[in-house]
Amino acid sequence: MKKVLAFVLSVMMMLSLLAGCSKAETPKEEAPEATEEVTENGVDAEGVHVEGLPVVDEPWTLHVCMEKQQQDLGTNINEDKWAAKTAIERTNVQLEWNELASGTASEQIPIMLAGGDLPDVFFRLLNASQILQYEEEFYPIEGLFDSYAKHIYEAMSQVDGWEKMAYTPSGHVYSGFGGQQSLRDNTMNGIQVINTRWLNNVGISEIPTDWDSYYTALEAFRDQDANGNGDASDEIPYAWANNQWCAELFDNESGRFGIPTYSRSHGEGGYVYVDANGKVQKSRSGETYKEYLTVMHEMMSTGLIDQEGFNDSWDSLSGKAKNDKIGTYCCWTPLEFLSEEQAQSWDTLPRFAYTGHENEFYQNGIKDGTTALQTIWVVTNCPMITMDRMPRDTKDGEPSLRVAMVNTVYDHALPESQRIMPSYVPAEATQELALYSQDLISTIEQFHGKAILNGFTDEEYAAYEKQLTDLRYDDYVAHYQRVYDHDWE
Ligand SMILES: [Ca+2]
Repeated sequence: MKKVLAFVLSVMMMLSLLAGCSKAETPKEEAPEATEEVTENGVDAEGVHVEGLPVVDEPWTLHVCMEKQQQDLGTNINEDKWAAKTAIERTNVQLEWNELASGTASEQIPIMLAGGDLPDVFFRLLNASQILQYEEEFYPIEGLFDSYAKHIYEAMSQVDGWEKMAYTPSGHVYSGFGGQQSLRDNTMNGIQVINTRWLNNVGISEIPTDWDSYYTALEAFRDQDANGNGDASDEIPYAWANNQWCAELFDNESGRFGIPTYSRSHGEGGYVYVDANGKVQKSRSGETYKEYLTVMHEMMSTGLIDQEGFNDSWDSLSGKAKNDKIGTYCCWTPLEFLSEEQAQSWDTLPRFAYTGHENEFYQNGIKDGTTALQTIWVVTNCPMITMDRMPRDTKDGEPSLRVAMVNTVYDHALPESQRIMPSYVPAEATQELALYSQDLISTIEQFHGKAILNGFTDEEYAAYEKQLTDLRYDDYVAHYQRVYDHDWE
């Protein structure tokens, strides 16, 4: 039992690297050298080396289930993936993969769970609800923190408030964190960049630093032949893409008005936020949101913001960038779409407020934010040390264009105290939320699109707010207040 547990711990620390969204993680500590000098005392009854590497002298096999990523063209994980290959070399634990075809996990996982035919490890497959629902199928690891999971414990406990994320209501820990880091790269999502060649072409010599000069630049992009192809009508001043995590409109623009956001990928992101007093507030109601919608509509109806953004995908946005049609947009870095040479024409736009909101405005993101995926791996019978023994070292880092971009707008990200941590929400509360949240959110999204595209009257806005009340927006806020407070007693 212990042996399997030992394996998983070491390997999973390694495998977390496969999934991290940053490619630039720098070594936080030296990897332990594999040692051949393990004393007899250092080997437990099942042949597991209690300290150091390898984990076992005789190879052992660990069965890991994961979903193939859509853009992963590899054919052999143990050959193709540095983390897997290195984990095997260092731990002497063999990895056997049950790789689910891309896009099939949401169908297959419930069947696996219901059928009880489980791998040793689920890697990036289970969510918090599934862990709670099938709790008895998984192996609690909190009792191993002092022995086989020391490194896991060390890593997890670096995250502020980690217990809230890690412990289920029954008092157990079933999953390790992944993507855990406090990298500056990851403290925010989209960062706005502006085309400096276009600025030159329209006779603007400095990057805008306030709303008025920014607005003037957008109008010049619209009205002149900013890309210099002889056609003054083919420029898109501000491009964006709905449901594209870096380039979404609300996430990137609402902060100028004082409504903070920090990633839609966290369930609550975009519909509520935490204020400086620790109170959860509505993002999509009230006078400030109304002002945001009014300004966005005005800019869209006058051709400053791209109407096609509602339907644009990653590919279509990429095409517009590559074809030199965009004056400004929000991105991870311009290198996502452009060559290094093309990216030279882009610079980070400083963050500034919409007029009148200079006292309180935000950049999408969390200062000093530690990113930690709550349920990166879950063990079913007992495997562990394989995950524990591998520290968070990675391949070489990459240049710091992203960090330079982050630094430009960093001061305007939210403090970490205003972040809602993921945690194990009791099933009843999740079910209750599910009763109404879908209708609530689709109503919000529909009105958002319609209001920006077509405009709206005061009466229509009042009717929208009434509708949100009927759809239990107050209960939604109360739910996330409890998540934030971890208040489930
Ligand atoms: Ca043109």
